[in-house]
Amino acid sequence: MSGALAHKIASGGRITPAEALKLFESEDIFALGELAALAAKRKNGNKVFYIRNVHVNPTNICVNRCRFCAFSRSRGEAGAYELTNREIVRKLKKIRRKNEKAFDEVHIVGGLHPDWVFEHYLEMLEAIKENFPGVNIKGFTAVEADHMRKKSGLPLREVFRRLRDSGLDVMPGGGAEIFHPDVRNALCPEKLSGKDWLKVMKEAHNAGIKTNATMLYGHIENYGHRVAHLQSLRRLQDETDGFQAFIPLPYQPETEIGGRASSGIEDLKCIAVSRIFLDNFDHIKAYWVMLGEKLSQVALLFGADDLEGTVIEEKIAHSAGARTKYGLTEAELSRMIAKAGKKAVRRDSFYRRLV
Ligand code: V47
Ligand code: SF4
Repeated sequence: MSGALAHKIASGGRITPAEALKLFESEDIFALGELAALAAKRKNGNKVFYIRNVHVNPTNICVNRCRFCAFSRSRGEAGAYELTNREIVRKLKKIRRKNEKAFDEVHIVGGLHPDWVFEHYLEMLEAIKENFPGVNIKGFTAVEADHMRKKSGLPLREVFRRLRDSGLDVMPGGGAEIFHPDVRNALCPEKLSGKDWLKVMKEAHNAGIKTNATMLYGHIENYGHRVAHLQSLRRLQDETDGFQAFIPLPYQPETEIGGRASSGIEDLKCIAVSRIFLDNFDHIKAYWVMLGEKLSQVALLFGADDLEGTVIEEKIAHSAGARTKYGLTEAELSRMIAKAGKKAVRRDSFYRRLV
């Protein structure tokens, strides 16, 4: 990395896509980490956020069948499941009975069920809010929201209005994968295009719903695809300011397409370059379920300021070979953060501090 580029980053300048490419190509992981840590400090001081949350995957039946997804099934296939809304509430109540402080947020993400009508999703939100008042719901990727649009025949604006009225607070960032059509067509040809993913998120932001964004990396994409992906996100964020966090998702390779897991250095690079390039995103999240606990802790020194979360009962990454636990306790999370020399801040879905 050139001295001029390092100086630009250190003084808070916005880097170009060509410069981001240089950072991905750089072998100097320490310099990159130091600059990303500086950028993180500028945004969030010494704070690292975490949340007590539970992941609910209402069904794995999905019409898309993306090639990197080991979680999904077709209807009638062995291992296919669908939970009723009553079963979801029962599951959550069981978790709460064991630990009344188990979650402040319910994260809902699932397959695109061929038969579920829009009202089913609205009733899911209402049932959760009725039984757990005060809990935030981070629900449904842009891909699922677009599925609801098709199912209901309603314009996206109306889909989001109804989701919000039924209790949706914020949206997760899944389904973004890599926007570039060459990669997308090879990995998930049935999924809505990168352009449409961005369009759905723009509509969510316009409806007043904050969302996250992700990037699934470490499969067949190259650095150029990653930079173009980040550039699309930065551009939309300039327009709407509706994204809360960016989460790089390392590909878990026990899937139909196989391949190898990314290296630790590659994972740290991805966190660091995202932190530097996405200067209009407040938060970069280390997702320990996919990164692993130990590397996630190191990521806190390479630009990440958010550690998702207690994450009770995750299924998507574990179906694709993740060997991490099925949840961490709050004490384990705070210890990871403190041992990285950071100040742990418990948050809600809007990044408001909870005590
Ligand atoms: O949309 C599927 C990805 C996503 C694999 O917004 C895979 O706070 C790696 O988006 N290897 C779901 N990734 C997870 C997700 C997420 C997780 C935590 C927090 C947030 C947030 C969002 O997982 C899917 C897809 O992009 N995925 N298969 C795989 N083999
Ligand atoms: Fe379906 Fe999402 Fe899996 Fe793709 S990643 S097959 S859309 S559940």
